[in-house]
Amino acid sequence: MTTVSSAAGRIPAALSPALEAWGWDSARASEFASLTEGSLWPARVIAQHRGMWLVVGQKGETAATPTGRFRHDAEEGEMPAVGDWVACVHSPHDGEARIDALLPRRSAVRRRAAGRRPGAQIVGANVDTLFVATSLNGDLNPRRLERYVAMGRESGAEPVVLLTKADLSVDAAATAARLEADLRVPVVAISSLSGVGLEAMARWFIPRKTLALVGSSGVGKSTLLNCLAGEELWPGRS
Ligand SMILES: Nc1nc2c(ncn2[C@@H]2O[C@H](COP(=O)(O)OP(=O)(O)OP(=O)(O)O)[C@@H](O)[C@H]2O)c(=O)[nH]1
Ligand SMILES: [Mg+2]
Repeated sequence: MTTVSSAAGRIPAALSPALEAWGWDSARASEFASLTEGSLWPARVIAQHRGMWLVVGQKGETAATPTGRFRHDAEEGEMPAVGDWVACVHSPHDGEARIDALLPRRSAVRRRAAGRRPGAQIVGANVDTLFVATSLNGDLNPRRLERYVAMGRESGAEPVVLLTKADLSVDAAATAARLEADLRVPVVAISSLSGVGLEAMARWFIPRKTLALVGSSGVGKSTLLNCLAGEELWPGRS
């Protein structure tokens, strides 16, 4: 059985409930086992800021930076992104966490910015379901929606369209049905205000699956996440 080092001793990585809650599974455990370095420990990247990565491992969250070797070897698109599973090591110099290796990505959501090469920026790795939110309040743009859905398909994640602010539309259900036929992906009309459609989203809320939410500014992403969480986790607009 695979074991990894930690301050708590040699813990079987395949059996770590802390990691499993973040999506760790037996396939990940064997990928990790193929890395020979004994002092490595597995973690998942949960945030990335300028030059700093936040990872969660068996012992909780910690800041981490890629090792010099990792940076040197990394090709474009291979720097750790949010959602990546990584192998970390504690630096012998300062004890800080260093990211030493990247486990294979099962999916990669890439930002498609005009004039930039594809693959330039990975906004989410190992995403199972990509919710694409667009608002029903009059400025529904089918082309933009198609681009988002294409981004989801190319990523390897399952795209699901959320038509937000259904409370502002008289024909939300009909629009959802039409778009579902056109785009051939699930489409759910929802409202964070009235609560309509939120229960229908539950079929994608599966333990250990990774969900991501994308959409233009103002479509109601923060409001939806706060509503689902039942508390103010994301700053909304005043
Ligand atoms: N009527 C209605 N308004 C909503 C709903 N959800 C959000 N809004 C409003 O839409 C506005 C934008 O919502 P946000 O949640 O901040 O949008 P966002 O997608 O997080 O925007 P960015 O953070 O800029 O990307 C706010 O004024 C919300 O109150 C809804 O279900 N119905
Ligand atoms: Mg927001």
